[in-house]
Amino acid sequence: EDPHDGAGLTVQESKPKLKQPPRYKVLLLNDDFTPMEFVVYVLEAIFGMSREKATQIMLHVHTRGVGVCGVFTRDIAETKVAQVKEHARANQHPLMCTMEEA
Ligand code: TYC
Repeated sequence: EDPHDGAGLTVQESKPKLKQPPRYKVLLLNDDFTPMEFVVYVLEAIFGMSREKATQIMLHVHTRGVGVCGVFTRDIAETKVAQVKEHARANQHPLMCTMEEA
């Protein structure tokens, strides 16, 4: 297309750029002290997992050191991380949770 108007001025054409919002992985980290049952409960309560799925993720984190709890938009991921940390703190467990761009 002709990017100039009749007077020789450049016309800025607007491209419809409708980018999807960036997604973030919420990561759970292993430690030596948090009880397995507490981790399973957190995964059920905060991430809506079944007991079977929560147990599977907990064991993955326990053996591999880190695991993905889910992928969310930034606000949702930030809220989940804060909820896990607050729950751990309230129960005096060192359970750690973080997020990274997917
Ligand atoms: N490693 C812990 C234990 O043996 C269990 C555990 C699993 C802790 C997952 C944290 O994110 C975690 N009691």
